Amino acid sequence: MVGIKAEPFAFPVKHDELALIVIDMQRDFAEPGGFGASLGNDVSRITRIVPDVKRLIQGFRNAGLPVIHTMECHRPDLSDLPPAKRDRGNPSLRIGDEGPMGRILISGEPGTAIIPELAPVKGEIVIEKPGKGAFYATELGAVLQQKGISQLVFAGVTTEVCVQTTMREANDRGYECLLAEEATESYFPEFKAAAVAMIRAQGAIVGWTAHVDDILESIANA
Ligand code: C5J
Repeated sequence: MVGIKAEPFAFPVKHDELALIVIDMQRDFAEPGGFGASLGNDVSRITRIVPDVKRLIQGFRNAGLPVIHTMECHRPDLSDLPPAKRDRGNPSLRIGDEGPMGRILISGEPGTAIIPELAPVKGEIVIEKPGKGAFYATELGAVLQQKGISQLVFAGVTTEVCVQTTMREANDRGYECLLAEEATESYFPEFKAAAVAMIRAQGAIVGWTAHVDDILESIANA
């Protein structure tokens, strides 16, 4: 077995137990008028990674490996939205409010959807998650177990919030985690850099990091 070139050392890939998990590549985080923009963020940072996320997804599809998408969103009646989340910060639009792309981060609304270039295809699993971590209050753990997955490649946004939280949840549950560096982004470049560094520090304490090209080369030869 040849590992994927990664930091801090080669990722010991098992192609038959590997899945890609694409975190929250939603219009609400990537387009003007969405939740990310309502918090005052420069959303163009997020759209810039779309080509790299797309070729990573395509590589997994071509190799016949599972692609799982997540969406941060809430029920229309907000019963899964604690006040501690809704009332945080000072956004121009809060979760559940009516915005230019429908109600902010509400299941089924146009702005909550995954951006069209990265839309799931038939048969791909989409996990709707009310929290930062994709394991909290979702079926993700059961889905991975049913598919026999033990290793996860991570892409998506934002690196230091939902991506890192999910990687930590996965690590605690025994999954080996690899972050695709060009396929993740933050509204704050310094936060992405810090998250990448802390994930792979101390001998991959949370997981590994690798370049998209190296991941694609490995799965193409699987
Ligand atoms: C945030 C996310 N940043 N998907 N969500 O609120 O990282």
